[in-house]
Amino acid sequence: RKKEARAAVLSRGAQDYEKQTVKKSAISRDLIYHAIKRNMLFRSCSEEELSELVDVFAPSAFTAGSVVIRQGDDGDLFYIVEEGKLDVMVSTEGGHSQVVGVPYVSGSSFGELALMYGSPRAASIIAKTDCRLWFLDRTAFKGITGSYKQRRDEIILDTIRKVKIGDKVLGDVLRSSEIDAMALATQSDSFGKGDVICRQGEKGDAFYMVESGTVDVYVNEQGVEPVARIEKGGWFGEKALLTEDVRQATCIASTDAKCLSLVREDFVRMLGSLQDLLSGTAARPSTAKQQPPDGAQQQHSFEL
Ligand code: 1OR
Repeated sequence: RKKEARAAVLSRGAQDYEKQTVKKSAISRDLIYHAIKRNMLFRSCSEEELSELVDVFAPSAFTAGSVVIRQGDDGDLFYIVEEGKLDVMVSTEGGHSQVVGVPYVSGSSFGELALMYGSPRAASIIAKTDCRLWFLDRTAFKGITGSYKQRRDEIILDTIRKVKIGDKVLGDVLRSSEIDAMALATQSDSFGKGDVICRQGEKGDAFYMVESGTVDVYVNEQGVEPVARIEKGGWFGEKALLTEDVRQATCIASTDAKCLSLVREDFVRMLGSLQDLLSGTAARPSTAKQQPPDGAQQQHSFEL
C-alpha cells in the first residue's frame, strides 16, 4: 500500500496556458511516450496526461560538437533523444570537466532536474554526433499537468458534495469552505488488486472515496459474491467520520485502485464533530456573508 502525501488540493493557476500540438509520426510518439514513462519527472502523470504531453513535444536538431545544456545555466527545457549520441559532462570544483555515465542515445531523456526544481543545470550535455531531439518547455509541462491537477481537485470536491451520511447529503449540509477544507485533508492511497482496504469488525477511523478502479464490498462471507461494487466517484466507510465505529463490511480492491481517504481525527480537528454539523448544533465561526442582522439569532444557511 503506497501512500502519497497530498499537497494542497485546491490548486489554481495554469489557466492561461494554450496547448500547441506538434504533429509527429506514431513511431516518434511511441519513443517519446516510453521515454517520459521512465523519467521521474512524469511519475505521477496519468496515461491521459502522458498522451497530452507527448502531443506538445517539439523537434530540434544539433550538430556534432554543440552544447545542448551548459552546467550552471538556468534551464526550462527537457529533452528526449530521437537520434544521435550525446555525452554527459560534469565539471569538478577545479573547473575540470569529465564525462560521466554512459552516452545518451535514442530513447534517453535529460534536463528534468532544472524543470523539477528550478535549479541550475547539474551537468553539461554535449552532442557527439549530429542529433535530433524532442523538447518540452516548462510552461507546457506546468500547463498540462496543472490543468489535470485542477480537474482532479474538482472531481474530489464534487464527490465530497454528493456523499450521503444517513439521510443528509454533505453538499447540502456543509458550507463550501468546509468542503474545501475536507478536500485539503484527503490523501491519495493506492491499492493493488485484492488488497483489503477495511475489514468487517475492525475499528474504522477513515472514510474513502474511489478515485479510480473498483472496490468490492463483502458482508459476513468473503470469497462469495460481493454485496456491492463501488466505482469511481463512489465512497465507503463514511460512518467512520461520525464515530469511531466498527466496520460493517469488508472492502477489497477488485482491480488496482486509488482511493482518497480522510481520517476522522483530521476531520474533527478541522471541522469539529460531523455529528454536530449534521444536526446543526455545531458552533461555527460565521463568515461576513452569513453574518446575521444585528440582534438576530444566528441562523445557519441550510435547513435540516
Ligand atoms: P538538468 O536539468 O540539471 C542537466 O540538466 C541534466 O543532465 C540533468 O538535468 C540530468 O537530466 C542529466 N547529475 C546530475 N544530472 C545528470 C547526471 C548527474 N547525469 C545526467 N544528468 N550525475 C551523473 C550520474 C551518472 C551525477 C554527477 C555527479
